[in-house]
Parts: sequence; structure tokens; C-alpha cells
Amino acid sequence: MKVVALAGGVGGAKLADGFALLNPSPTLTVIVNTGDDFELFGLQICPDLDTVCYNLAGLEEPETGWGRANENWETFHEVKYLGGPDWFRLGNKDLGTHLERTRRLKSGETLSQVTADFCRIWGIIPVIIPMSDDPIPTIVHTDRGALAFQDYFVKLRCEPQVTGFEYQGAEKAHPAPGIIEAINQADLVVICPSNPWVSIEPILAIPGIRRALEDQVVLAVSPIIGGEAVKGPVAKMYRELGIDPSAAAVAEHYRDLLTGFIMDQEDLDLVPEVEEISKGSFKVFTTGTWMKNRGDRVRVADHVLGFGQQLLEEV
Ligand code: FO1
Repeated sequence: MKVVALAGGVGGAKLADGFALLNPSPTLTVIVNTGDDFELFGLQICPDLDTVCYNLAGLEEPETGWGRANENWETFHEVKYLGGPDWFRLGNKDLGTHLERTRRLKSGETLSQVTADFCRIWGIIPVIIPMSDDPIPTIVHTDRGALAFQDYFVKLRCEPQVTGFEYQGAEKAHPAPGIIEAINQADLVVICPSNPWVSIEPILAIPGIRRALEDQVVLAVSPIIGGEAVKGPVAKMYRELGIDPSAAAVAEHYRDLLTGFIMDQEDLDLVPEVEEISKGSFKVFTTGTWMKNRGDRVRVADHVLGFGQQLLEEV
């Protein structure tokens, strides 16, 4: 089955890794959010892209899910000692990625070319594509003003109250090469359990991507279980935007795109509410969606593909 996964941070990376472990082949394409990319020390940092790549390469730090395992923090501590910025932790191995990526970008390669080459070197078989080679920084509008994404997320620990989001420059941006073709050729598109506002919406904001998805079988997996985020500020964001955070809110969010929606079995009582949102336009599935270890990733990926197969047999 040809699968396209849309992914953002750690939740998306885990499910994408589950698909890759289940069937390590180039029939899987992962389209990754780059709205949280930013520059630090003159280096181009692409946190979601690196999180997905490190997870699929088995190189990720297991505690946080982002950054590299067995890091050396000597450079970070030296920078801190010299009075430099220490709000964003960069380990030495991770720094190597940013140094070499920045060098190649400056020499004229595109982000998608550099990513493809890094993936080859890291032995990643599925195709990983950044959503665009154009910068589309996510701006978080808050009670403390408009904030660059990593300032909101890491520096201010998601404390400001969110009032809205902006995907700057999205309307003039282009999907990276291969994205529209991969979506058109896919049997199934999976929206991973990533933050809808800051991981998936930036991808959908790029002209052509949402339109291509409209013709496809699309399954989304809820990143909210029992009214709380598996990880990160998604529930807080919904609350601050005046929406009750739940799997039903996620289903409502993606309603127009969905052929199927997967939520955790813990949310079984929400099935009637989600079916009311669907009004027959998409099918609702429940299963265990927590991914605490690599075995969970494979199990959840297997269930998602099983539901996808059911949908494909019905359309
Ligand atoms: N998140 C943090 O909360 N603190 C950090 O210091 C931090 C460093 C970091 C370095 C490299 C990387 O790829 C990711 C990093 N993240 C850090 C995670 C990242 O900011 C967010 O998880 C994503 O941008 C949101 O998906």
C-alpha cells in the first residue's frame, strides 16, 4: 500500500516510524512540517524535520523524542558559560546536522535535496520531504503579542495565551518537489497524531496540498486522548481558542478532509459525538493509540493501515 503521512513533532515521528518499521520501503512518503524552523547562531534548525529523520533512523533521544541519543553537551555548556543563548538546547551531534545543512543551503542546495541526502546517509528507506523549500514560519498570536514559534514554544514554555496562528508566506509558497505526485499516487494519506494547529495546518496552508488531499482517502489519528494532549500544548491551544479540547474537536478540525478518523479507545464515549460531526461523511475507529515504545509504534501503525485497508475496500 502506498502511504503518505503528514507529520509534525514527536507524535507524528513515532507513527511515521511505526509505518517504516512495519514496511521499510520507499512506498512510504512522510511530508514534514517546517513551520517551526528557525535560525540560531546563523544555523538553520529544522526541529520537526530532524525529529522525524532521527526517529526513522533510530538515532533519537528516547526521553524527549527530539534531538540525538547519547549527546555530548560540551559546546552548549561552553556557549552558556560565555553568556550566549541557552534557551534552546543543541547537543554536539545535532549541531553537526545544523552545521552541514546550513553549509549546503548556503551553497545553493534546497532543503528537500539536503534532507534526501541526509536520509540516504542515515539509511532511511522511506521518502522524507519537508513541506516546502520556501520558508513558512509559524507565528503564534498571543496575549503577549505575535511570537516566533520557538520563542512561544521553548523560550516562553507555551505560557502565553494563544489567540491565533499565522503561517507566514504560505500563500506564495510551493510544495517541495515530489509532494503533490506522492499524494496523487498514494492509496492512503494519514494525518499523524501531531498538533493540528502548528504541525498539520502549516502543511495544509501550502497551495495545492489541501486540494490534492481532497481526492484521496484520508485518515487522521487524534493527538488528544481523554481531553489531554499526549504531548505538547495542543489541548491548551484549543482551550484558549474557546474550543473544548477532545478527540471530537480534532475530528471537527479535519472534518472536510476525512474519510476516516481514529481516536483512542479511552474516548469510546465520544464516538456518538464524532459520528454526529461526521454525518456519514467519514468512518470512526477506536484503538489503543499510546506509543510508549517501538512495539507500540508498530502496533498502532498496523491498526491504522488495517483501518485504511477497510476504507479502501469500501470506496
Ligand atoms: N524543545 C524544548 O522544549 N527545549 C529545547 O531546548 C529543544 C531543543 C531542540 C533541539 C533540536 C530539535 O530538533 C528540537 C528541539 N526541541 C526542544 C523540540 C522542538 O522545539 C519542538 O518539539 C518542536 O519544534 C515542536 O514540534
